[in-house]
Amino acid sequence: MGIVNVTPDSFSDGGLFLDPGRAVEHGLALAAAGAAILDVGGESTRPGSHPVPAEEQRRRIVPVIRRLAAEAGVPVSVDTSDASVATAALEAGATVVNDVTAGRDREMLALVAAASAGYVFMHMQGTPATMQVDPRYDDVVAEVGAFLAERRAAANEAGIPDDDLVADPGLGFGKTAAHSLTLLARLGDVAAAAGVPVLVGPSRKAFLGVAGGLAGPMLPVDERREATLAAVVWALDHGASMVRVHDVAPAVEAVRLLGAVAAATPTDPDPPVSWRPAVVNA
Ligand code: PMM
Repeated sequence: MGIVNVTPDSFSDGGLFLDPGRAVEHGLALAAAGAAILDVGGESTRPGSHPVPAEEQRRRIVPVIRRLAAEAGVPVSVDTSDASVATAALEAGATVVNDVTAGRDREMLALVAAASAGYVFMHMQGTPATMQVDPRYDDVVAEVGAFLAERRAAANEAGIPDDDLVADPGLGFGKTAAHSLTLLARLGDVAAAAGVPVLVGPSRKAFLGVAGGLAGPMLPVDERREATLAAVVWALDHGASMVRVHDVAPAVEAVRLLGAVAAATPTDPDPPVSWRPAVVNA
């Protein structure tokens, strides 16, 4: 999943693609680099950010989605937790809703069901404004897993079948670096609890900056490319079916290499779903 942030303030690429023409150009480049799906968002959810009014989100993303849906040759998802923005995006040609709140907008599940759209639902503790202020869990894997299982059931109840669902543990959303690393370390347990394919979004996030150890120095955001790729490879080999990234080309290389290794492993009778990318295309 390639990221197209049409925002002035996303943490790593804010302002780069606020102009619709540049956003479209960027999305087309990500598709050409091998993205299986493009995720277009008009609201930053970085720590400390505040909600963007729905009208402004629509103004930013609808023209971009319309063109990418027509020209990119891959499905387009909309990164929003607002039902009215999701509706406008689906009308403009998006076929997937990526909801970082997993349905806090009470109209969201019903509208996704009515549109027969795909639905990515993510775990977040708190809200972006305050989520990184002292997040706490007794057992982060059990709590995130139970939340995803509950939201899957709610989505099913609302009429969204499992085939249209993707669960996301929400790396960095109300989580310390240790929480995010634990979720990656035990991704298989998270996926088993969720019961549907899993997406992870490690790209350029702060928890990657602790590669020197949890007490080590923070890597600046523009120096997290290699750690992002390491997290992508780990995730795909430990239960993820999809990764959400800014830099698509290296992730595609990683997917291809994992596929080649899998193909050269005659003793593996049941290769993980992670070696068959693009679940949303299915
Ligand atoms: N991360 C961000 C935004 N949207 N959606 C999902 N499903 N998972 C994520 O991890 C996620 C997301 C924040 O990253 P960005 O500001 O660079 O897009």
